[in-house]
Amino acid sequence: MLFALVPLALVTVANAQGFVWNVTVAQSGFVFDPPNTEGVATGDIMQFIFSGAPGNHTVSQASFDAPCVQMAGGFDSGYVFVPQASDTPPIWNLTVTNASAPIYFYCKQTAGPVGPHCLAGMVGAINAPDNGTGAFSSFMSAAMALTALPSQTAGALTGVGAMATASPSPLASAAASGSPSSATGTGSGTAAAPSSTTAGATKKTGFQTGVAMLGLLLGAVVVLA
Ligand SMILES: [Cu+2]
Repeated sequence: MLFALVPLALVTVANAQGFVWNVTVAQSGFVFDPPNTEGVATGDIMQFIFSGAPGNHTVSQASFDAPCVQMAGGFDSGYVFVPQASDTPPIWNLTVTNASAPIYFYCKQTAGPVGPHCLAGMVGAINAPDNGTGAFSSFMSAAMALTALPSQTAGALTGVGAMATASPSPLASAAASGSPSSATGTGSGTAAAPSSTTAGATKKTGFQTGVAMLGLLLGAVVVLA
């Protein structure tokens, strides 16, 4: 009976996770693609894929009114340096914790042929409306109308309406030397890469233990009933 219940527990765990939405970062030009993801629900995961190489970008939360400024209390991937196209694209999973209001973000990088990426239109949104108040097009226009990138601060993994539990990975070990502005990132980048294998293994073990315990629990409930 216990063995028959384990698959049921697996299904339960899988359903607890939200839908995963992919957003590429600078894969073709200085853009997030799609720039505005609509229909995102609370619990869904925004999976940012840093596939633009070579490149160095961020996913940083902004308010609608200040498109290229790190929002106070907002999320921030930190600077993600991808040296060459053959590298495995770093991935950042951001879980939406409150989908009732639009979420806006931008890239704070200044290095590169286009100047500050945000001013070049490297902005994005989650659930921004197409028209009216808070429209994504208005957010992008306001960013591109700026004549200089405002001074930048570092955000955190947890933002307003969305949060991550880890920095993007795998990160290139030379992340801190990508550009002078790299030093203003979260600072957790260089240490993440060497420990990723161990961390992944630990996480998997924890997951398997959790599934086994859930199966035991369900088995006990059925036996008691
Ligand atoms: Cu960028």
